[in-house]
Amino acid sequence: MNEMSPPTAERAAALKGLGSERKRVEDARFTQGKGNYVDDLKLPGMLFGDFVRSPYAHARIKSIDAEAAKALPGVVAVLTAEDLAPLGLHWMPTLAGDKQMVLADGKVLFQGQEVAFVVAEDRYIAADAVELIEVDYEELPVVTDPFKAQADDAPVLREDLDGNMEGAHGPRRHHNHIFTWEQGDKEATDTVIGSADVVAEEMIYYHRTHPCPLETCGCVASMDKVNGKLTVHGTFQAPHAVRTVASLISGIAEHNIRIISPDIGGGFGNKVGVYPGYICSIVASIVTGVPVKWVEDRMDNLMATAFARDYWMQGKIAATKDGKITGLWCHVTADHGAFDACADPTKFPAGFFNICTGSYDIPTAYLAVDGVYTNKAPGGVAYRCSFRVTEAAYFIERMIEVLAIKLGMDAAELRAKNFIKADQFPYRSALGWEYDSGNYQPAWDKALKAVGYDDLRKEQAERVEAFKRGETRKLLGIGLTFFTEIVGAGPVKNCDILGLGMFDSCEIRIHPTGSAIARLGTISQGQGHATTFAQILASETGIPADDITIEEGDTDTAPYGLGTYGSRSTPVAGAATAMAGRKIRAKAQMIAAYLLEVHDDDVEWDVDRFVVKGAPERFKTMKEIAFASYNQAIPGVEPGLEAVSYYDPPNMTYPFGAYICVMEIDADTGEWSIRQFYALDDCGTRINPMIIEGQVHGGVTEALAIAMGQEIAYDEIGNVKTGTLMDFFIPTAWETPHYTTDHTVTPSPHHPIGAKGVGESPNVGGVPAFSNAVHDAFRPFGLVQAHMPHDHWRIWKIAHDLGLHG
Ligand code: MCN
Ligand code: CUM
Repeated sequence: MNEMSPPTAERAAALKGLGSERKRVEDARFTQGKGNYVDDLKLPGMLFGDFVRSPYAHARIKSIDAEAAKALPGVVAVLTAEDLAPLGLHWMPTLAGDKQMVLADGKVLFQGQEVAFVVAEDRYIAADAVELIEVDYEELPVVTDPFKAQADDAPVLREDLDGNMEGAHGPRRHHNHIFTWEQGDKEATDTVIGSADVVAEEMIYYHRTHPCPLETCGCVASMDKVNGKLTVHGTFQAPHAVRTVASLISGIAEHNIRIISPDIGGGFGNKVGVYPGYICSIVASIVTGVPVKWVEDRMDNLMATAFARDYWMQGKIAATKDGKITGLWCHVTADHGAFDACADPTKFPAGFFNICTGSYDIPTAYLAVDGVYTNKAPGGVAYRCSFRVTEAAYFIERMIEVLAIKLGMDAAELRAKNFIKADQFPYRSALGWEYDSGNYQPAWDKALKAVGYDDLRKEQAERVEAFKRGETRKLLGIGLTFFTEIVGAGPVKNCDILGLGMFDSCEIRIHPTGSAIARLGTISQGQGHATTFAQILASETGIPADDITIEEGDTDTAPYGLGTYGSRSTPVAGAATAMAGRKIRAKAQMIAAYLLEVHDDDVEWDVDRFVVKGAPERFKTMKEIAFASYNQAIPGVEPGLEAVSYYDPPNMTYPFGAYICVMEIDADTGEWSIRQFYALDDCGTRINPMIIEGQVHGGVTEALAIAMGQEIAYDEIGNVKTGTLMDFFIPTAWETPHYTTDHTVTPSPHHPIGAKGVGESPNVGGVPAFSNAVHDAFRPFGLVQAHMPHDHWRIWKIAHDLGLHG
């Protein structure tokens, strides 16, 4: 006989399901130094690889002399392009349909490019051997400016493409041109802009930066020649895709390749692409027959792996006199560096930049993006970017400010006037997206009220007067942002990477005693998946989250999935998890009804059990059902309780948010301090509010870094000027302000639990909030547009150029 159930609320709380501030289960091992990162892996006989990298940004390689290096005791092998060429591995395909040199093939195209790979008995010998390799370079003219790269007489960078005027994304019109991508209606937009009351035009530059994860990229490749099995442990954000690509380029059958992503110390998009280090380690392991480890140092990582942004965005925005936006025109010059290695869905060479109409109902728009080669490192899609959404949000949120100046209007009011209204969702934008849901005005009102917007404006006006009277040297900036994200790539009908549809997956196995393991096609890099995905399952299956193990990252055991980036884990794998949970529950219902000797329809779900309708004392708990499924299964029904779901979402999800930054700026020193930062996020149903807050704190801090100082800067001959943490700004606790987080909840109508992604939102919304605060402080003195990063010197320069230094 069953006893009476404890109250529903009590049982629900015990599950730690949706909405619970469940503590991160990962942290017990991380905080005790028991994480298991790639560099912690030590295999018997393991060798170490290191690269000879180019000191030049553009040079021909006349010769490579590795004799002295090979003679160094402990050096096992030195690989150059010549060694890889017979295997067809001296070049590799990029995720963007371009190809990239694995090791310099006749020339180098950016500083830090991989030239030769040394394999030695330890890391130090490998580094010493790198120094002994003599490379004879002949310098070539360098181009680091994407506009100069398109001049008729610009040096030819990609000689391998010589005369090839058809690229992966259509025709190329110049030897350094990669693609043109157009969206929207050009003619209609020209007409609207030509006849508008007011047009604001501006060049908005989002500078080149770098995700700089604490753990750099690396791998351990291990070829087991006896079994013919290749195992690669690595810092991979998309392990299954790596397996498929590795199989295609190496010719090793896919079932004989096992990719394992262990704990990852931050990815931020830096670990999506395929790097020469992976290929060289694999080849070296095949050649030597022992495992080979390669792990970047900080300079390697900053100079050669996936950078972020570098978008020159020319914009025109048209409006009526009273501020109703009528059209948006945008032309982007996208600096992709030496190879197009952007990790975008294949059909989107500029990612989802066509969300650049933002949160506004803009009836007419046109967008063109030109990708260009320069002598810089490849990459471009990384750093909490949501596939270029961060550039798009920066663009529109700057253009709105510029338009507000032109109209002489308050920028908060201009935004509100143009929001897509709640009853317009689902909303089809002029550039092609269908926004699934949104409710902007209440979020905006809440944000403005929370910071006391009207009072802030009054204070700012008083401050300006005081400044003019010479009573203060401090200015006050109010940085506004309202952003709309697009995450959850995505529908297989329009999103694939190299032909692999971007679905995701979850496989659940319930054990006889009622605990469970679930495996997913995604991989956490710090986002806390082991905590949150168990919460989804707890709510769906009635098994406490604490009794569910979440496993990701081993391609031998996890179901196929496209990995974690683009904040897609919750929208796609999270949906798969809920759907798989529902399959478990459907079978559990049959078993419960069978055991209770009633019809399936006569039992109902109650938190963690099925109860006979109208007879609450008669029920079967999930625990009982699990055990029964391994024993008195229903005749004719398979024993066990397992389910798998491969989920192809019908649409992306569209999280949004309102961020406001209040900043004090010293006009004489360019120093800034953040007085207040308010971040309101709407990511639909919230799985774990504490994890969301952590994501927002981290992402806003990265946004602060990007807006206020961080950059990958090159000099005119292509030297990386910011290749170490001496020059590359990483905020510490000292620079990081207090953040106030807030939320509204607008569930996604198509996601099984209504959740939208959140991982990248704080970067998407944060950067324009900080940058707009700087601009806003100087708006009363005539500033319209100043490029990021807003470091002390550049802010000082703004004040200087506006004549504020007397
Ligand atoms: N979450 C939630 N409720 C929601 C949405 C999300 O509780 N409605 C939780 C999720 O369950 C998950 C976390 O928030 O634990 C982030 O979920 P999601 O937004 O789906 O993003 P992903 O898990 O796909 O993570 C990718 C995203 C990206 S693309 C970058 S870049 C980034 C980011 O996450 N890199 C990170 N945040 C990071 N955080 C850390 N610590 N390290 C990184 O490398
Ligand atoms: Cu674009 S950075 Mo995240 O998608 O890994």
